[in-house]
Amino acid sequence: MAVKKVYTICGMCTGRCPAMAEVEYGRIVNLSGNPHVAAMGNILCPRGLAGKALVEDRHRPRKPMIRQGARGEGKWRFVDWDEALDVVADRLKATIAHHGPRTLALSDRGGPFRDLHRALLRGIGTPNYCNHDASCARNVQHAALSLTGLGRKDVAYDFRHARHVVLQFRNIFESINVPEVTDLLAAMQEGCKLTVIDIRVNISSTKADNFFMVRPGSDYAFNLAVIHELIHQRLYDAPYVERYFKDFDQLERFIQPYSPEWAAAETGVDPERLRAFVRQLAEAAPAVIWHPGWMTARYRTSFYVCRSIYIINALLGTYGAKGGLPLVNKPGDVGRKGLKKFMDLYPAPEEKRADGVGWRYPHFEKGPGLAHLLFKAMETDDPYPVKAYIAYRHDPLMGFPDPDRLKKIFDRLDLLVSVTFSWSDTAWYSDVVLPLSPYLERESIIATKNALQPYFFLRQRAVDPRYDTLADWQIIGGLAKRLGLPELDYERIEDIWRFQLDGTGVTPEDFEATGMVQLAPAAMYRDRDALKFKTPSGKIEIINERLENIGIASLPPYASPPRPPEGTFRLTFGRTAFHTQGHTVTNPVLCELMSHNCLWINAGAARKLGIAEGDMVTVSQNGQSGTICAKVTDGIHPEAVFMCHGFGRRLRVGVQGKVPGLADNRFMKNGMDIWDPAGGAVAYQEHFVTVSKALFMEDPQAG
Ligand SMILES: Nc1nc2c(c(=O)[nH]1)N[C@H]1C(S)=C(S)[C@@H](COP(=O)(O)OP(=O)(O)OC[C@H]3O[C@@H](n4cnc5c(=O)[nH]c(N)nc54)[C@H](O)[C@@H]3O)O[C@H]1N2
Ligand SMILES: Nc1nc2c(c(=O)[nH]1)N[C@H]1C(S)=C(S)[C@@H](COP(=O)(O)OP(=O)(O)OC[C@H]3O[C@@H](n4cnc5c(=O)[nH]c(N)nc54)[C@H](O)[C@@H]3O)O[C@H]1N2
Ligand code: SF4
Ligand SMILES: [Mo]
Repeated sequence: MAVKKVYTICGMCTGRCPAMAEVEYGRIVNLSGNPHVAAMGNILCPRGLAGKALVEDRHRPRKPMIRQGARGEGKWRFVDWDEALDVVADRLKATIAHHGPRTLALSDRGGPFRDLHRALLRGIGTPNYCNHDASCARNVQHAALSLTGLGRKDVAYDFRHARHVVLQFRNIFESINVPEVTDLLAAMQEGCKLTVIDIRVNISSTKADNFFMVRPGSDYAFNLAVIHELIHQRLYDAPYVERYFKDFDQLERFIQPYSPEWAAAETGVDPERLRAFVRQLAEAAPAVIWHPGWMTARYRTSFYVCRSIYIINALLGTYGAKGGLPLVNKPGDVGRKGLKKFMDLYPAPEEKRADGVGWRYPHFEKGPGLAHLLFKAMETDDPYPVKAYIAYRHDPLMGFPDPDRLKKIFDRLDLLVSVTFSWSDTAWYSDVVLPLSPYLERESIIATKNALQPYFFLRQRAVDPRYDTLADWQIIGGLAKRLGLPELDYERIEDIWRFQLDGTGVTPEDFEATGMVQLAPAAMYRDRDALKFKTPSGKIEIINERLENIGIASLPPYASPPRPPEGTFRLTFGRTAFHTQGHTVTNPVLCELMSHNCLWINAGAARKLGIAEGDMVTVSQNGQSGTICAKVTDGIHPEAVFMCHGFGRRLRVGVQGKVPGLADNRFMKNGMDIWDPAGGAVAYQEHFVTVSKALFMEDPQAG
């Protein structure tokens, strides 16, 4: 039997890399990058390659389940799909009858495949859709919009043609997106310089031309000094600034006090090294990418760090530049019609959002809302009761701070449903678990990639589900039918595709050859001399009137971050190349590569505490404590300790329940109350922990 090539989209993380599965006798024999996408170079990252182990995992949710005992107790009744969907629909109807449609909220993990479930929410009539972004990149998005009116994804980060790339809290070689990594490596082979600004020696920094270790939380000072130097030495792109900046003079005035010498006291960075770095940037401009960051939900002021990054990019003239931040093309920009949307079948709900976005907080973008504020609405019934919640590809009990408090909030719900392909803390705490087929066992709706060369893409089913699981479109359709929205219920995915492609001139068959349909013949760069920004003036606006009008400064003075109180460390975290958040930590292949997290601690600080490499140490904060193995190193700032996120799960469920290591979010007491008022995201790194040599193994996380 010939090996069948199936084009899919990797689902092992949010990168959604174009991938290919080779299938023989109904089994996956190989996984690789989609060979038709140059930047994939046939490559997948370690997690992408472990997709087969996910399919084969006997311990994932295999059949719909309804809770029997108390929430989190782990007593389940296995049911068939009809019963599971009936129960969810009936309980939803009852809750809605009592509180109105707005009482239903759904949160997801963002991404390109959202049209159907967002349409379901609209059809029901609730405004309460949130994605995960309050715990990830919201500050970047809001910072981007505040300066240029362009969102963070309205520009491409053109790594392939860059001559200098700056990564500031962005660890591209471990926190991976394959096309970005291969493009950057290719550019570096052709001489592109790499600068890394971090609080620790991560893998990206080991490949860098310049590495600056900064004091945790002092990045704004570093960036202000860079702006100072660019302006003071006239190293910025003067004709570009003249053409595109509305109010450069305000920046020039504001930046006066922030010299590299001033910044040194805050960041610990030698002023002459900073000056040399700024000269390198100016030499490479405009083919420079100072990446605005991704997981930037870190400090109360992270919004301003992201904003200063975009200001630096603008001063270097990178907006619109090849090798910088050229504007992406949407289908309309290349003379094509976009996909028809299921969401457009219904009017947008007029009801106010429960999280206050758009009315209590008029400066935040409405679309994805802010999930932590949704949870607070659930806690207080303010502005109204939210009593039914669907966690759809989302695990807030792992991804939001202070899970004990969040569990108490969830206890106030009438209905908590999880749609997921793996066990998670949230699924375990749910009333109903609707098990999704892993990505290799399901197809997706069609999505659009806005890019220099935009395209439509979809995921095809590589193998049939081996357990009693369904694809998203089947689960949503099943619920929609029961809730009186039969127009979202389809028997065949091809009919969904046909609906979406209506009027585009593309057919489902067009995806067969490569898994995608290009909408332009080649990458198209817009004219950098004729850019139009989406601000009221059409220019880059240093002073954002909308923010100023509600008392939020566009250029706030620098405020020094607090140093950790004596005997404590700032808790910092990030990713590893071997795992995705909290959902691959039980994948047998990936566990072999990394089975637990450890605590990075500065060698000098460790010595004072009598801690040696490999010792078990106790981490504590606010009545929570747990033990973890110490990694003692000079490669982390003495004020910080660091752990990889996603470990330390403690559930009473088979082999998937117990994951070694510690969960960072437990040491963030009341963390949902600590957030960035200008950018909206949770500020996860405003927490201090004590660390001591462990006297015995503590495991209060059990249960
Ligand atoms: N392998 C892997 N890849 C992933 C993911 C995954 O789970 N696993 N997840 C994807 C997702 S959702 C995201 S959001 C991205 C995240 O991508 P990134 O945001 O790049 O990833 P992180 O590892 O969270 O953090 C990057 C760096 O920030 C540093 N850092 C912490 N505090 C500070 C500080 O105060 N100042 C400075 N300058 N640096 C600091 C950390 O040491 C870390 O090296 O990765 C994506 N790719
Ligand atoms: N303390 C702390 N908190 C953090 C972070 C941190 O480093 N430290 N990182 C933050 C970041 S960057 C992010 S992005 C968030 C991530 O937080 P989440 O979005 O909650 O994390 P994931 O583990 O990616 O996905 C959640 C669940 O969705 C399921 N799932 C995965 N793919 C799919 C799919 O295609 N469909 C469906 N239906 N389900 C799927 C998985 O089984 C998993 O249980 O957490 C944030 N929170
Ligand atoms: S970065 Fe890795 S895990 Fe994420 S989508 Fe790409 S191949 Fe898959
Ligand atoms: Mo993220």
